[in-house]
Amino acid sequence: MKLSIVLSTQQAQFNAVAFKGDLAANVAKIAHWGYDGVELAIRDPKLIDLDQIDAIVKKHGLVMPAIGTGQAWGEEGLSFPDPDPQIRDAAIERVKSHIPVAAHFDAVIIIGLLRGIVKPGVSQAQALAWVTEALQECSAAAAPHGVRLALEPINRYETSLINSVADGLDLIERVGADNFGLLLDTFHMNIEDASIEGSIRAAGDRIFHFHVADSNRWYPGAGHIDFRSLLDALFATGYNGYVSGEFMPLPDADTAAQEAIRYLRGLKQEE
Ligand code: LER
Ligand code: MN
Repeated sequence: MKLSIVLSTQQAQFNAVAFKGDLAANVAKIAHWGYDGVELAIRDPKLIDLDQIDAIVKKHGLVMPAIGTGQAWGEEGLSFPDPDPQIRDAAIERVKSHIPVAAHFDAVIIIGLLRGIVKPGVSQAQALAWVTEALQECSAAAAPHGVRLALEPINRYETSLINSVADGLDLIERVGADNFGLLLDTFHMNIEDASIEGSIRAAGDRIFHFHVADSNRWYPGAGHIDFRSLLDALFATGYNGYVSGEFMPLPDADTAAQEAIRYLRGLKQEE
């Protein structure tokens, strides 16, 4: 099992990110604890030094399997279904600006909260149409570069658009692009989906990336999700990507990261 963990390149409001701040020091710690990869949350590619990040990640023998984009929503309010066309365009352009970074690292571009919410005065159908058109445009721009996009079904308390894996699979049908798939997150599936294993089987080879947190969004092993069962289901689909830790920094970020890898590697040993 290839394990990675979410890191932010900028300070952000979203707190289910185990690490923020000094990238070099954090990447060094992550590698030392035995992780294989680091998933970076990047608000705006214009604000990062790609060469510097590349050097830091490679120095420690890590890879970057995925790029999180949700801070553009959290910090700047960009989203695909905003009633303001300029904001919709800016959201699309922001996703497109991640394509060179994703191509460089062979990373998946995550569409999490950037898909937005249904704003007052906008119908659910209109919002879904804007999201679909935006994803068609972004997927078409990414395809020639061999880059894939992964939409993350997110629980109802964070968005009113695409909550369950079934919603995500419906969107895949609407978008109709081979390089558009899903990011499954155990925390969200535990809230929205009748069966986590059933959803994993249904998504099959459209699972492009995978987030793990326990039921309480602490590190895996701190709640009541059956990780042995769901990881068996995940790998039975032929999934060959990263299992990426995205959980609260509790009781503190270092302890959470170390407990997560101890627990997940322990599961594998018992297989
Ligand atoms: C991001 O990957 C995520 O899971 C969301 O809950 C962010 O709010
Ligand atoms: Mn997630």
